[in-house]
Amino acid sequence: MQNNDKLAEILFQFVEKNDNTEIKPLGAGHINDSYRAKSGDNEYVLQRINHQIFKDVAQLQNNIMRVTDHLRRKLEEKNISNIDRRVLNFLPTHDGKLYYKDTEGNYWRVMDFISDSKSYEAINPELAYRAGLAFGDFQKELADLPNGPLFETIPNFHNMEFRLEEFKEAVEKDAAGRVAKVSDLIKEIEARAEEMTKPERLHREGLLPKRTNHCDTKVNNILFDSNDQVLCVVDLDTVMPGYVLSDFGDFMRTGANTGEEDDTNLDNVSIDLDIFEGYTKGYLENAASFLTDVEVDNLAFGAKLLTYMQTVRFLTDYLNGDTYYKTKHKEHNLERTLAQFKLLTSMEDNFDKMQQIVSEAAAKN
Ligand code: GN1
Ligand code: MG
Repeated sequence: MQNNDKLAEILFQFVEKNDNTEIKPLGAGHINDSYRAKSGDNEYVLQRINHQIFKDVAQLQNNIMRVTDHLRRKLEEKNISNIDRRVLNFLPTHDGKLYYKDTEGNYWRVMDFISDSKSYEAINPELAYRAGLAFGDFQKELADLPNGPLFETIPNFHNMEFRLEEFKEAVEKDAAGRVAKVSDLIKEIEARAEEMTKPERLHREGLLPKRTNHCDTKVNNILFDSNDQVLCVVDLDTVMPGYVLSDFGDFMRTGANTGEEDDTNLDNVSIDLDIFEGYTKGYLENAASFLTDVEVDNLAFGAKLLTYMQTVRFLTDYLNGDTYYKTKHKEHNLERTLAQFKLLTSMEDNFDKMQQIVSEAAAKN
């Protein structure tokens, strides 16, 4: 975290200098640093982009501009009012760049803050239905994005084969001396590796397409207004080609968990089938028209996969000595791993019901 004068100086690369400027930390992201900045009559989000993770910031920002420009055009075509609340608006620097690199080598960007909006860490089935509509719409609107596929801001981001390679390396290196402590968990992960790499095989066989996906459809990446209507989808860093089952699955991993992502009381953690059903209905209402049968058949699997993937990613980071995710204390990544693994077993126990919910919703669209 940086001191306020420095932050204000960075903000003024994008907006006019104003003596009445106040900047405070914002949000709960694990990767970037976000701040809410009030400057005169305006409010902004100032973000430090984690360039250890997003290695090509110019391409990243270029993706985001392509996506937001396209979504804005779609909203204009539909004559939607208050478009500035329905899609993120990024500000260029005074010399017209989409990001600013400070003297310490950090990368920054600024977007308008959407006032009177909120995000949820936990929701109910009706809000899940609205979130499903929103993410379905997001994929639908981006299906005709011109000028070819987006840049992969993190290569192999949701590629389970790749994530398992990273995991195996971490086990072999045992950089933090933690392998012995988690040997049972390692076996659980290995036992599911074959099942969980199915999408990559389907893709190679030409049976599972890549589409423009959000790739971080956490429940808290949807903004709602004060009447709980969806305003827009946020956190566009990872919008890139991927399997739709990823986006479906990552929402369920976060939104349909009765506990927290890092819950230390594992009794709190399980799959909430009512939320699962709400989201599925909303999502398929907007997405069924463009999905193939293979994609629909693998949505429920996507929930298991993304929960498994997150288990593997948290455990890999734990084994590497906590080098990727921000952590609040020494065992945080292990607590996250255990909570995600508990959610995975709950999904496994309820998988038939999840499949049934998807087929029933698909039959109606
Ligand atoms: C990270 O920090 P946030 O919420 O944007 C991560 C996601 C993980 C998530 C786990 C770039 O997202 O992939 O699913 O943490 N983003 C990146 O909560 O790795
Ligand atoms: Mg993110």
